[in-house]
Amino acid sequence: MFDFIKKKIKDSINSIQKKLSKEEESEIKQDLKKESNIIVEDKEELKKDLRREDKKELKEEINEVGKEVKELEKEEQEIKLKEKREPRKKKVFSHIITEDDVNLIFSEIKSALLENNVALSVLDKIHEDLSVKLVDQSVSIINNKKAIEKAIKDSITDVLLEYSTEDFISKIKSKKPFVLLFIGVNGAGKTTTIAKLCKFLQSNGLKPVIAASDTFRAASIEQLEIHAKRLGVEVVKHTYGADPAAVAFDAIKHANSDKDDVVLIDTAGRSDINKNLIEELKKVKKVSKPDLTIFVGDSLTGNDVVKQAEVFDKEIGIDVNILSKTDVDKKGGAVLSISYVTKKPILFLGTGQSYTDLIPFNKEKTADFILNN
Ligand SMILES: Nc1nc2c(ncn2[C@@H]2O[C@H](COP(=O)(O)OP(=O)(O)O)[C@@H](O)[C@H]2O)c(=O)[nH]1
Ligand SMILES: [Mg+2]
Repeated sequence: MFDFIKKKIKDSINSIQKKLSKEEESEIKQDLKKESNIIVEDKEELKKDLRREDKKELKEEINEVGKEVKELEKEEQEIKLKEKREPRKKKVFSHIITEDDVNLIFSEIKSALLENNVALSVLDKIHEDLSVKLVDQSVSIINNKKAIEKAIKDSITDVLLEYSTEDFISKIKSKKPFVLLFIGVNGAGKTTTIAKLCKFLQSNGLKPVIAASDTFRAASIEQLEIHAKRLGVEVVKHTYGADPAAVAFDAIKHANSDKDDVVLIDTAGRSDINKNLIEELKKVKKVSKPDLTIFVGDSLTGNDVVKQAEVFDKEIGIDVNILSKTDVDKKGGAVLSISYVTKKPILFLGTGQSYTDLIPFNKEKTADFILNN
């Protein structure tokens, strides 16, 4: 993930650094030129004054000054000799970052983010954040790259929201059975993510049961049963075409009598979010009263998945996001956008087809990965 963004941001930072350093170098050269001109002018003035003076006393003083000048010249010679032996460290010049500099920095990384499906509102927020973090900051030529990298990294971290797995587990343990409702379009990865989560819950000492509430898609119940058998998890099912809300209701009843810890409700998607799907999911939610509604989205679909999440949130209400297929998503725009746009945190990222390919989402690590690796 982030293959393109990482490379583009790296290139952008290098080009920004070159531009800023060049500007600073020319500023410094101009300053030095000005200073040396002033010294030459002063010297000429002094010479003129000296020519005008013909009093004896003054001549004596001039002789004294001449001696001092000779001594100073000697000292200067010595310093020069010393410097030849051990060169002085280069003076570090600093630069105060301006709004124009930030606009330059942002214009460089903007195209990288846009090309990789990062939402516009996220771009605006990053731009705003960079201004707050960088304008009026004094950076040295040598360190400006580090300062810019850090500001970009912090701005990316600021648009991400995470839901820690520790909080997730402790929340689940606080109520029995804890009900999780999974929603998302067809093929988003709901069923696979449910199987992976069962494995995760089992490894935390919790007993899950699955409600086969996708009674719409052909073979969906069989797909669930294959996973469940491999994982040693029970599935509560009805027939195809049955009421998904009734399946969810039965699964919760089963969990109560079987003392299961978590009920995971699998639901159907559609290729589009249509009225039937919304009505169906609203009913499942009303009947099952989930403790957490999880939106599962395919990260490969970039901007689309973010729009889907917004619609599901508006219609059904979501609490957290899980993005699947991040192992095959080279762009990463969905991961960078979904939590800022929906204001709902990311819980996990799906990273493959096996049961352990589910990693807790960590915003610091994500931003670090984009900038530092
Ligand atoms: N590479 C990869 N494939 C995934 C991931 N999650 C799901 N899939 C695949 O995506 C396809 C659709 O997944 P499924 O769980 O059936 O989606 P659903 O329609 O939302 O239930 C299946 O072929 C899964 O194996 C993932 O994290 N990585
Ligand atoms: Mg499914």
